[in-house]
Order: sequence, then C-alpha cells, then structure tokens
Amino acid sequence: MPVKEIIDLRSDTITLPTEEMLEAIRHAKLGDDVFREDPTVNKLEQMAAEKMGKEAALLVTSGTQANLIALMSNTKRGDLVILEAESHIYWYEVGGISMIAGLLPWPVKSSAGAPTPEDVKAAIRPSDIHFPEPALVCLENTHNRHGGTIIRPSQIKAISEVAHTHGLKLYLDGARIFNAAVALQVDVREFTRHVDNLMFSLSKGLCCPIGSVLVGTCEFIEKARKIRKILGGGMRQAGIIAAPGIVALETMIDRLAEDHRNARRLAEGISKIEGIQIDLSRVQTNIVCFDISGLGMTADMFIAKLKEKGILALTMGENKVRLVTHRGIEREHVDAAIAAIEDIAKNSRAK
Ligand code: TLP
Repeated sequence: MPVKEIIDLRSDTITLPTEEMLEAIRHAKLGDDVFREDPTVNKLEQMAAEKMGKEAALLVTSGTQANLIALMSNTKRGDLVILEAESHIYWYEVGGISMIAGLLPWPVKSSAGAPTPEDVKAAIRPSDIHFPEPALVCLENTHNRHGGTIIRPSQIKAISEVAHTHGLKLYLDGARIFNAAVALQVDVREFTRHVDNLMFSLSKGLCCPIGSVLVGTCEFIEKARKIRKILGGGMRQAGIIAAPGIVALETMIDRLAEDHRNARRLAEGISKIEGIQIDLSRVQTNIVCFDISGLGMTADMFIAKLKEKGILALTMGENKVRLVTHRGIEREHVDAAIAAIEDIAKNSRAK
C-alpha cells in the first residue's frame, strides 16, 4: 500500500532547505565568526543591512534569541516595554523578557495587531516615583496570533512618531516581514524605515534550516553582538548557516506570493463550510486562522481528527485553529485539506 502523504500545515518553520541552499552550505567559505572572520556571515549581514536600509546586521540562532537580544540592547533592566497583547514576545518566548531581560512587559490590546497611536501614548506614563521607565515599543509584522495580518507602513509611522516624541525606541519583530512586503507589493524598507531596529527570520517562509537576522544602527548591532555572546549565541564557522541565508535573500522572497495565494484558496474553501467561522479580511498572507466552536468540539479534538486524515495543524486557543502555507504546499494539498475539513464538519453535524 502506498504511504499516504502528510500535509503539514502547522507552520512555515517546518520548511526544508532547497538543493541550492545545501550546495551553498557545501561550498561556503568559513572562518571564526566570534573573531568576525567568517566571510559568508559577513556577506549575509551586509546584504541584510542593505536590504532593510539600515547600517548593520547580526546573524543569530533563532527568532526568539533575536527578540531577547533586541529587548536587552534597547533597554536597561527594570524598564517598561510596551507590546501588543497577542504578540509572540509576550505569548511564546517563555517569559524571557522578564526572566532574562528583567523588563516589565506592558501589553496593549489591538483589533488586528497594530495598537492605535493613542493607546501607545496612553501606555507611556509620565515620569513618577511609582512607575518604571518606559523605554521601548515593540511591534510584530506580520502578526502571528492575529492571523498573519499586516501592519501597514502608515500605521508604523504613526506609532513611531508617538514613541520617538516620548524618547522611546521602536523595535519590530519582523519574523515574517517579507510576507508583508510581498503581499503589499512594496519594498521592505517601507516597513523598516520608521523603526529603530528589527529582526527577520530566515527559517520560516524563506526555508533556511536555522537563523534570524537583527538589523539596526552600528551602535545597536555592537551592543547586540556582545549580548549574543553573553547568551551563548556567539558562533564559530557560522557560514554554514549564513550560506543558505544568502540564497534565501537572493531567491526565496518573491515566491512567498505563492504561499499567500494558497492561503487565500484555503481560507475561501473553509469559509463555505457550515460550523466554521473565518474572517476572510484577516487572511492577508500565509496564515489562516478560524474558529471551530460551531462544530461542537474543541480545537484539540478537531486537530486530532485532522491528523487521522494526514493533515497537521496547530491550535491558537480553545476553539481556534491555525493553518500555515509554505514551500511544499501546493494547490492539491490545499484542496485535500479543505475536503478533509468538510468531512469532519459533515460528520460532526450528523451526530
Ligand atoms: N513562531 C512559531 C511558533 O513559535 C508559534 C510559529 O510557528 O509561528 N516572532 C514571531 C512573529 C514568530 O512567529 C516566531 C515563531 C518567533 C518570533 C520566534 O522564532 P523562532 O521559532 O525562530 O525562535
């Protein structure tokens, strides 16, 4: 019997390196990156800085490490950090913001990922003996828990004006910032020009096996380099990580549009299924989130049933399911996923 293909829609983090990336790893020129002598790392960092319109960049091991280093480089212990209430830093980074960086996270709610400038302003409390000092505002683009939504350049600009007027820095968790740029068909610098510094991930839709890149001023990156070392993230022949990163920046950005088309097809197919609620206006990139409470089961139960049909998904809450499209997910996989979900819904209605 042929083995049934697994359709893995849990995350774009599961993507594997391309043949070209593996070749690039094989042939990468290497050196000791703690001594700044790895030419492949140096090349990637220079390319990343240029692409983002900033002075300098730093290769780090993961998005979580990038965010932690950025938090520590932009603040001092005891400071207050304003972030969106559903942000990855607040939800999924094991509380490193408090445990390691020693900061007070101050969550601000939003409807689709971008707090209003008024809400950010209200969170910046005046200097007072009782209050910690506000130092940093963090944004996330695209916004994971809000369903891959895009924060538009004009929104970033408005928030940056509030932050900068009050002497706060603005940092962007741009793990999926290229998805935002490709979806709006604008240069990524439209999103980066109003933030002081940012990170983007190589290991999500861009398909690299490892790595994220921090980008900002030379001064910020110097600080970040030292903090990376403190955290044990100083790597030696890291060119084997940087080499696929260079391939990604050269060849893997434009194809994200394909992931977006597949996510749209998936979302539209799902939206026709009775018992499922989905806000199509939020499906802007490669993430599809929907509510399955109308099916009379929890998201965990739903995901277990999907798994029996060879389709993998993640929960985003009691009744919320997340599917992510990426390289390796083709139109026929999308159609198979829609059919499987239809089947689960039909069976739940029959009971
Ligand atoms: N997100 C992962 C999981 O942790 C949920 C995913 O599958 O989406 N910022 C954002 C916006 C992210 O989505 C992620 C990863 C990170 C940071 C952390 O990156 P890594 O996994 O490289 O530490």
